Amino acid sequence: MTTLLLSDLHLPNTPSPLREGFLRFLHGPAAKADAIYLLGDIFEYWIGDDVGIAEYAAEVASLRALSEAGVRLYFMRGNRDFLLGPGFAKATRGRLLPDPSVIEFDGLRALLGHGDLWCTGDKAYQRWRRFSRNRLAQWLFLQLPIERRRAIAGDLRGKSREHKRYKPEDIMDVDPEVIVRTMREHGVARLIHGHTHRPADHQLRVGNHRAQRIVLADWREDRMEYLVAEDGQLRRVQLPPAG
Ligand code: LP5
Ligand code: MN
Repeated sequence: MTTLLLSDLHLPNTPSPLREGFLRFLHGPAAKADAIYLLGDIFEYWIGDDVGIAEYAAEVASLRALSEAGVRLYFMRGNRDFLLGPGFAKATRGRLLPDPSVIEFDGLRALLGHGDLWCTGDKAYQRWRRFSRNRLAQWLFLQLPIERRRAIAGDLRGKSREHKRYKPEDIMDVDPEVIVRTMREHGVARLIHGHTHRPADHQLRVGNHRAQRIVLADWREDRMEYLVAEDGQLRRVQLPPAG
């Protein structure tokens, strides 16, 4: 059994080495795997399945080809692409998972999440998160003309960059107490998430037990990394450069 996990690719809707890298990933390592977990923020932003499926046609077609070849695909929504919907799941033949979800693969049991939910010190973000996950707010947004939606998304990305410049670093990370509580509630000794762009393997204690929090790497042109779960072991692998 080989399971691959990745997140935070932030693929733009214009041509880019990251998009080429993701396609190489899908046609290479992903095609030899049994299951792929994409833990959010695959896309720079997602303003509706009606727009995204067309804009990312090559990615969607490759994901679907993988599913049809028998690779199981699971998606979790991130804070950029939380509008991924049933149209996307249908087009890729993948499954959208609730955030968080407990998963068992090949003798490993882990709680998977995007990660933003646990950044509870970032009050402004959590307020925005609650608003933007509201079904009515999302429905209203999706009724807007495409260009209006695109303008709002661009504006929100600008605001986010601006806000992050002034936020203390520690509030943009997960809250350690929330992590321990969440792991205890779900009865897991392993948590895998992305979002914070601080890839690391943290050792911690949950009650009397040793536990592990694995933070996935965000993708950059010089670091397109994914996590491989195989034979009960986890390892980080870098996608080789093109050519
Ligand atoms: O994404 P990143 O890494 O820059 O920062 C995140 C948090 N920011 C976000 C915002 C996204 O980047 C923008 C997503 C666009 C999605 C498409 C549009 C869909 C709209 C649907 C509406 C129903 O997630 C950032 C965190 C950081 O991670 C670290 O955890 O700090 O949080 C913020 O920057 C949030 C600000 O602090 C508050 C923003 C308030 C904006 C309110 C404007 C209201 C306008 C409503 C328009 C619909
Ligand atoms: Mn994120």
